Amino acid sequence: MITVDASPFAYTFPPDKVALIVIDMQRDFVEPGGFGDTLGNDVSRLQAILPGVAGLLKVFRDNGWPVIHTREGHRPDLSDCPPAKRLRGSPTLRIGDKGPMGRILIHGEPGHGIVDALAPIAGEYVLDKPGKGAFYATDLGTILEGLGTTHLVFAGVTTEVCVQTTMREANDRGFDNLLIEDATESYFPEFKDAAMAMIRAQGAIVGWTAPLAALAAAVA
Ligand code: TIU
Repeated sequence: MITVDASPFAYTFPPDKVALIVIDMQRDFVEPGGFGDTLGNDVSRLQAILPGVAGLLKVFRDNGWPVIHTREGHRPDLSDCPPAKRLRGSPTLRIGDKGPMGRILIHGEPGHGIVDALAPIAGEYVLDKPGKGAFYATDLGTILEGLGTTHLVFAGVTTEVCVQTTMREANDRGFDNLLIEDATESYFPEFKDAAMAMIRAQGAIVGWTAPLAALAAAVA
């Protein structure tokens, strides 16, 4: 067992039953002209975690532990995009509209891809998801069952939307969840802080949080 100095108390995981889930580190969220930008967000905030996510990937790759990358997006005909999602709010471009990185949040478009710095490597899973949670309308549960995973480490964007939603889905399915604090980010710093506080509250009601350095020290 490996024990990480985490909050609200130590997080212990069996190294043969852990997997990393990197949520939606796509150009559409991190780079100008994508989905996050069309919603009116300052996407530069999210670029700050690229080194943290890269460092976390290195820990998992060096140990040969499973890595799952997710991508939020939809089919070109939008058949898996609920109209309520597409029509919500007043973005400058809607899902499926043509932007500078191709059609917004559509499979196969440049904006839908994972940023080059965090590109998946051979043997890693890449999971397309139509919703905010990575278990909804995907085979993530089947993949994790096949791997024998009981403990999940989380990174990615945004903390309070797709990361927190997926952690809550995982929590209800019986996984023990650790969120790496400097490998996740929000367009709103106060929402990142609040999401992490909610996750840790009430005796790790949803999971634990820890800095990357704490995980790296525990694994070394
Ligand atoms: N808008 C926002 O904060 N997030 C999303 O729409 N998707 C993810 O969090 N990936």
